[in-house]
Amino acid sequence: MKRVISLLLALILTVAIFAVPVYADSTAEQPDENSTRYLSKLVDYMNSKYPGLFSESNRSNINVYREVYYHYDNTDEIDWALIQAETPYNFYDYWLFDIIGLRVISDPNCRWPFPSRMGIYDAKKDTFIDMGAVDLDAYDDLEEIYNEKGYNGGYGGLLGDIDKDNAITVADATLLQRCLIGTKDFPQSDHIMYQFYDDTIWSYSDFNRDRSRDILDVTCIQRYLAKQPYPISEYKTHD
Ligand SMILES: [Ca+2]
Ligand SMILES: [Ca+2]
Repeated sequence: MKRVISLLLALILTVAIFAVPVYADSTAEQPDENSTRYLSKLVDYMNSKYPGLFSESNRSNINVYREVYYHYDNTDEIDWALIQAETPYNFYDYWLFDIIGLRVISDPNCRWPFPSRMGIYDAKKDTFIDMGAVDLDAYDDLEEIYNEKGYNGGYGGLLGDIDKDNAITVADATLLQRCLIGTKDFPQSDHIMYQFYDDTIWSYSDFNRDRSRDILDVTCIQRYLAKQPYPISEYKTHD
């Protein structure tokens, strides 16, 4: 009997040990849809740049605010949060073209506070950074999360997402193959709306960014799906 009890105790202990999360960034820890944990901080940040222009109570000057994701460090503290925020204010005079993670940002109307429409709150540095200026390697999981959750109502399409379901799957590789052999037409939506120079990429199916859509892109999508490395060519942005 004693042996049974000690076995049970050992089992309970083992389950307890494995139940303690190392990183608490599970789906159960997602922010509520209307969470505004960092809104006051963002208002302070924006007012430090343009005093008096933004206020938390007057939401008409912050017309989009959404806390998309909280990332927890191994002490269970939030170390960064992915935030979507837009105001009506356009303080930039260029058409933004950039590729962040796997998302193509092409926008003639960059607005405050984030030209790429999303940014992070870095809790350790207590500051906000536009996604286009973030060093993705410096933030554990950020690129993966942004690829997954960075879509914004028709904005920020994914490279390799040929069927436009906001995910890169084997169906995209198959569809691209069919388009390349001519049994399907390339969808109109494959075209990236704007290019500054001839050497910018021009289609979402150009997964390896070499300005050509061909069988290499199919291979690269398959390698990406298998979590294998694949070569990416250089591309130019507006600058
Ligand atoms: Ca897809
Ligand atoms: Ca290509």
